[in-house]
Amino acid sequence: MPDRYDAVIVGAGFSGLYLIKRLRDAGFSVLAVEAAPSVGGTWYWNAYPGARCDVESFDYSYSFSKELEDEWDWSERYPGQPELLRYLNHVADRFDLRRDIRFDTRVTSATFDEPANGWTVGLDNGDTLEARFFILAGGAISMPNFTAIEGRESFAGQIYHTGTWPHEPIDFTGKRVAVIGTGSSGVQTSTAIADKVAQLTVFQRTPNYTAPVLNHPLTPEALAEWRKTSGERHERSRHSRQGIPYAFPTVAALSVSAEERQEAYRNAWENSHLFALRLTYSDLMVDEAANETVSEFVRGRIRETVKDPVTAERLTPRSYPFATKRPCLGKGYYEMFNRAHVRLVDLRETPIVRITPEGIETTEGEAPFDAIVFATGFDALTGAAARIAITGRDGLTLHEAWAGGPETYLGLASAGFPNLFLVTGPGSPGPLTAMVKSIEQHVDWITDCLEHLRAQGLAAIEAEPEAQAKWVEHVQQVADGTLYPRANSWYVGANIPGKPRRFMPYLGGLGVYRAKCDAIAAAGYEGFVLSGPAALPELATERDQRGGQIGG
Ligand code: NA7
Repeated sequence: MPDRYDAVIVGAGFSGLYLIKRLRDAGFSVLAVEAAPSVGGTWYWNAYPGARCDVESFDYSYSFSKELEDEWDWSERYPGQPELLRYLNHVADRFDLRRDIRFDTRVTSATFDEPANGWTVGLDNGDTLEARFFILAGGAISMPNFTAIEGRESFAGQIYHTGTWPHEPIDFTGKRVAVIGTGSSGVQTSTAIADKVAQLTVFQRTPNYTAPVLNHPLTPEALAEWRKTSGERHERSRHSRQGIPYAFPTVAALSVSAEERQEAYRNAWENSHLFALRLTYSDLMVDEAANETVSEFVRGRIRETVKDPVTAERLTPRSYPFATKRPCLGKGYYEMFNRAHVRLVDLRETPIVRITPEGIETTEGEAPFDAIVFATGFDALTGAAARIAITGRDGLTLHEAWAGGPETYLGLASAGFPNLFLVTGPGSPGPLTAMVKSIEQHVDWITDCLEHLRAQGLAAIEAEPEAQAKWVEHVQQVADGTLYPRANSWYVGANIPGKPRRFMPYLGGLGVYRAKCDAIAAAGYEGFVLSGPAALPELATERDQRGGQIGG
């Protein structure tokens, strides 16, 4: 007999851990299936040199437990990957979550069993689980895009992808290293290893806008102040656009003088957090001319920092407005290109032809390397779900349902897939916010929903196709009112060859979105079909038979 749970969760990162906690506290039996040997999700896999969150520690930690907050001392303004991983391990231990996680195991399939109103979940070790609810919490930016470049297999040196970094130390001292990609991961890796390597060559396809990261240790006073005010800070963030406690501006960039703008940008640049420049004026993401003023400000910083004018120009983003791709925070990124052993290869001028046993061949010739780092990003938002063979009602596969782009209701559910939930799925604001706030909102909503179904004696919930179609259209309309769709970003899937182009995150803001989700729940889950009663044997009874053991 397969093991049976109320809910099977994919992943034990920020989302999976909080799901286990909430659902278990609510009396549901849960099992999280995690491919890694430990907890952490994104922060387990992205162990590359210099990996650091671009959202401040205070806004990138759970807010559900004051005790947790009081006992955990963040050491820096921006948390590094090792500290985030320690934090998530601490959370797993503190709330005794590991006993409901199956590690080193991947979910390979999930099939909805219509008469039973539940899911049969297949694992890569051949085991099968049964669950009333199947929850995809495998991360929005978690499926590595390991770009297929001819000859990769032939390379005699080491090859890494930032998103699947080995956990043993890698020593780049004295090595000739190539980094392909200049998103956040590429910027962080390059700047972290630049001091050690003999030669660093950065292969850039599209220049980015990188602001300086102003990281610093957190003093005991700062931590004390944070603990005193965190309740209010979290609450402000929960109702904000981006899950951070900073107010959205009301003044338009073009309504003030050029001098005033310049001063505001300079101030944001020098006191930067990731969102600081974007939050300088209200119209930056909706008005091209307004955005051009901030884009040009950043270009000016590149020109004044990079000594060689040709390299400076190659590093200068011109093909898309500022912040329509996620900007980067970097420590001495542009300065790095002034160093004699650091070289920039502009792939727009000299594309890669192939990888050879010795190195990388571009149209200008071959360069030898000891190691190649792929910082080529992720199949974001849909990649983690796509690797699982998901079959819903009437044999409909998720692959078929999303062939033209992901179709969801609220980014939480998809029509044809009853009792399946997505955490920070496409159509939700997650990736455009401080993720943990969005994760908490989704997990709380899902838990409330499961409690509601149980209280009403209902067995299934499914998005209505009409409500879903309206939501998809709404997500698109909101995006189309902004400059965001202009960039070839992972927000639109442009980084993955063949992926349908669709703006995936919801840009209406976390606060607005939260209110919509709450109103929908309060109205009896408007836009969802709720049905029952349960055909599966009573799960609580099952649990009782196991001697009160929750989760197996
Ligand atoms: P990103 O931001 O998607 O960056 C990936 C980079 O890799 C980007 O510069 C890409 O260029 C480049 N890339 C992708 N495919 C190729 C190929 N085939 N050849 C050359 N260069 C390529 O991923 P990150 O891991 O840096 O960051 C992901 C998110 O994590 C980030 O947004 C933060 O939210 C945290 P492109 O711009 O597509 O031309």
